[in-house]
Amino acid sequence: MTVTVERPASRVALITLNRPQALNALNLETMRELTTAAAELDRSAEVGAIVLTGSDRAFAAGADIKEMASRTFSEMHAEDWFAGWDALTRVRTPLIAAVAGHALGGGCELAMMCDLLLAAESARFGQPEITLGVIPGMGGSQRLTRAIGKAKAMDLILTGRTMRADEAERCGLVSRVVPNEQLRAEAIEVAAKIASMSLVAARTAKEAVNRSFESSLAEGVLFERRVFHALFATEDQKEGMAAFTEKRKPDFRHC
Ligand code: CO8
Repeated sequence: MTVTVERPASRVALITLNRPQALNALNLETMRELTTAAAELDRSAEVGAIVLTGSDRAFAAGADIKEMASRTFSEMHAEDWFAGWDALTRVRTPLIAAVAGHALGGGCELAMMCDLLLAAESARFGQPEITLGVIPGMGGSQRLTRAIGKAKAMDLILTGRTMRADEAERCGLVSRVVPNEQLRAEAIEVAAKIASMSLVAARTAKEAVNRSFESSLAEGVLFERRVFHALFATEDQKEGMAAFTEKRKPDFRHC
């Protein structure tokens, strides 16, 4: 198996990329195993947040260059290479990338498919595909530009340079940088916090934020208002607001 799945805390799942000999380079097998594992966890009402991580040395050093090197245009086009990764963007449960070491090419793109990114001080982000005679192929030119703006995205994508964790935080790619040895614990803690909320509300919040990338402001605001109204059909809304007025902690049932 190229990924492992653990349950390190209540309602939290941890998926770890496990191809250390290739710095977690993403091959077809990893794509199938990771998207299958994430989809299974997503179907479980017992999981409220999923952490995706790699090793101390590499989150993932990119798509597997050795697997792609000899392919032709016809093969890449016929197989719609990389389209399978889109399955990860259909996961409705909040996904947290915990990145240490190299997050390059497809590794950076995989992290950007997650909902929030935590970085260890050792994290290095980049889209070095240009140095291989290609360009990002798993969404990097689009997601990186939306995340950090045109100037920085062009800088990284056209020069192939890597960006340290502090620069990634400054430009808004990652939400927090933590000491290397704290990354895993911090990511699990953030996941546990999210997972303690109403799952239906968390999934709806994720959907609403992601909608902002796909719609005009007016459409997005209307979408938000409609799904906000819809949450008044949930038990968790009744419980959350009752708990506030009764000055106690809410006991969400995730429905
Ligand atoms: N693919 C395959 N194997 C890899 C990859 C990779 N992306 N990255 C590292 N490895 C392998 C190395 O080949 C090496 O294996 P071996 O021991 O058998 O030679 C092993 O991992 C360890 O790597 P290094 O010895 O190179 O380790 P270093 O610490 O010296 O260097 C680096 C680490 C800097 C990360 C270096 O390995 C590197 O530059 N890797 C490649 C990074 C890269 O270019 N990534 C982008 C890949 S392309 C991509 O992601 C998207 C392509 C989009 C195409 C669009 C098509 C539709």
